[in-house]
Amino acid sequence: MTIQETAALLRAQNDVLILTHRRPDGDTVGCAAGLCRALRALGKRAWVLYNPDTTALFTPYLEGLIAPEGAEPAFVVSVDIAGRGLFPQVEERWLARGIDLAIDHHPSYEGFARESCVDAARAACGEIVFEIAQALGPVTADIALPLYVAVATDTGCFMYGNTSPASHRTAAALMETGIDYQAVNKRHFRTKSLRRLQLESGIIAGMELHNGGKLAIASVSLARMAELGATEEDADDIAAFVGQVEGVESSVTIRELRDGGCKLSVRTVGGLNATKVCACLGGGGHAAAAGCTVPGTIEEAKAAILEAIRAVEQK
Ligand SMILES: [Mn+2]
Repeated sequence: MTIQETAALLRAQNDVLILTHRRPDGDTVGCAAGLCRALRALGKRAWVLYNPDTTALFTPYLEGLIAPEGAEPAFVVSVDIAGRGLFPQVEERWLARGIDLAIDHHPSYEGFARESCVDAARAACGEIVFEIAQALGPVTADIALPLYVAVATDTGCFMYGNTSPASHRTAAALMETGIDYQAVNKRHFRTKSLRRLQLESGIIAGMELHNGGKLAIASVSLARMAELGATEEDADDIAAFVGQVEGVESSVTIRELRDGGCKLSVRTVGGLNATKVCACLGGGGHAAAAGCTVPGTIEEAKAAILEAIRAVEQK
């Protein structure tokens, strides 16, 4: 459906529930909050379904918007959810009931909803929800703020490769509503927990450089996590960290797993294909970012991935 058709469908509803995806990020949370507020501005009853995975970083945006238990909405909307496998467990009964409308930007969107408004050319689902909100009525600052969070976080503060002129145009329009975007940028891009910085410090201290400094291998042990009292939130996207070292083209981050074995994340900017490397060890992903899980200790994982990289380089 087009933006206008989607807005018309939403305008015809009075009782809407909005679903976010498993391990919610700024895009899904920002879209849910922005859409919920836009619908409420029209006098409609709208809620966001409670998602137990939501971290403290994002819960403030949902204040006053979480559906009371037992709410029975007439119309269910999913935002930024590409497939059924990404619905949090709590939402299974909504899956059984069926999703009325999906708003998404993933190329892999599975088409699970009765109606869909999907544009895979968009960097963030927030760009699509912004246009829908505009079609519904005036976009005020309380609607604009979570949508800015959505676009800013999915584009890595307008630095990832997915960032487009449209992302900047959306951000500009949202900024013009008078939101405190500097506070959002500080919160999401210029702030790290002390434990996160200590984690990064330990990673750099133990990092190994190979191939004349083009390949970096780093690890995070369970013991180190426990010593710092670090949570998964502190370790979020840690695989992107070592790749920031100047001259490094490929990086491997090894995380020791609670149930034994190690999870390896490979990131590349040079010629090495991360998927081919990880495929040697039973994993997969994209050419620039891939992962795999191997049995054994960190040292054994390190030896295995070095072997896999050598094998792929020799081909
Ligand atoms: Mn997204």
